[in-house]
Amino acid sequence: MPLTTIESFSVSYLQVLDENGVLDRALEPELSDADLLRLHRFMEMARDSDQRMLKLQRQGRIGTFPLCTGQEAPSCGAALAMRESDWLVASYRERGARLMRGEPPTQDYLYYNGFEEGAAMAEPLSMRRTTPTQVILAAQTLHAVGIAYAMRLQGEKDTAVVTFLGDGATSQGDFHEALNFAAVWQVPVVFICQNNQWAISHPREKQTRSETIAQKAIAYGMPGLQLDGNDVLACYRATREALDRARSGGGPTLLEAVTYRLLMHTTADDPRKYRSEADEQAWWRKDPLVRFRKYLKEVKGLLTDADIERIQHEISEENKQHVQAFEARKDFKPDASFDFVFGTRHAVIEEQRALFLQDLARRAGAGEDGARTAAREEAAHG
Ligand SMILES: Cc1ncc(C[n+]2csc(CCOP(=O)(O)OP(=O)(O)O)c2C)c(N)n1
Ligand SMILES: [Mg+2]
Repeated sequence: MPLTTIESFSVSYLQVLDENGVLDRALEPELSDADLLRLHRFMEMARDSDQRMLKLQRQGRIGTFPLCTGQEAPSCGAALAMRESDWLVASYRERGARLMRGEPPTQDYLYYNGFEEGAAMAEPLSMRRTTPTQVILAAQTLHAVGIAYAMRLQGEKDTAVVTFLGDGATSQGDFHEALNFAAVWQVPVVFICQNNQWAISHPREKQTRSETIAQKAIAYGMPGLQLDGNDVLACYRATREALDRARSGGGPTLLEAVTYRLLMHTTADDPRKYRSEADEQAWWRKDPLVRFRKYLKEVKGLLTDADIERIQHEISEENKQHVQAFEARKDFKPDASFDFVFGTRHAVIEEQRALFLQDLARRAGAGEDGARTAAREEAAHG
């Protein structure tokens, strides 16, 4: 049956720096040396924090946590493109962006050890506008649209919102509702899907029949772009362009950053049960940090190997001190989460608090470090 084509669509792909560190000069973003060095420092910091937290977890000094090794580029690239007054409404794999926005590394130690204040927003403005770690998949995409809408109602014209989610989270209804209303209302939101190919042990192919996640944008009436999520220059460039468009009234954008989680989903996971070593090795060869270091050394002449080693050493020493400061604290309050259920105290919640404290006392009597164990269980991911 001969039909008339009324619309046809295409999906574009952006890569600036390929896996061998070869640069596409026509696409190279204009970044100052200071910005490039800042970007590098925070990517190294995110990597170091991950490694340090993994050791702490294996020694029983921190609870279960999700790892971000290999996924530093989308979050650091986006954070560099953002303004202090923009909102970051992230999930749980964006440590790099949080650090760049001014979050102290100890915030994650607090959060993943069950301290309620690990989820608190603090100073400066960029942190007050960084929502806490969010584990309920895709729920934050609705918060992002709501925040952007509220900012408009409050007359904040230049403020934009960047939200992150995973490939698995695109199966949640929340994601589709968020995309739909973001486009209908033309709010300034940049959705960044970190497609790391896996939702724990569930591969992307079993998550959606779409060839790309970027193309889902088309159905909702917004631009969608797929990009190399291990290429921090592409991540910066794509976010920057989407933010510029959002600020000038052009509405939302969906970016699909194709990347790979090089380590386990959380410390409770063993990826060898569901993916091959060969696959992992192939992705280690696309390591976003190796590629960016090469660019800074060989294309920009900004760093030498000795400089990089010095920076890594400085960061490692800094992180060591953060851990010491965190572990020296004695003011752990295991029932703090009960304080925040409602704005005022509530009899039912207080009854639950009493039961919780009784259980802790029982565990302590049985010789367990009950307070920490219970709080860590609470902080652990499903
Ligand atoms: C609504 C909801 N369902 C299930 C879970 C359990 N869960 C935690 S992480 C995860 C996988 C998420 O995969 P993806 O969205 O690809 O993000 P990634 O962990 O790969 O960054 C699941 C199923 C959850 N946290 N929230
Ligand atoms: Mg995933």
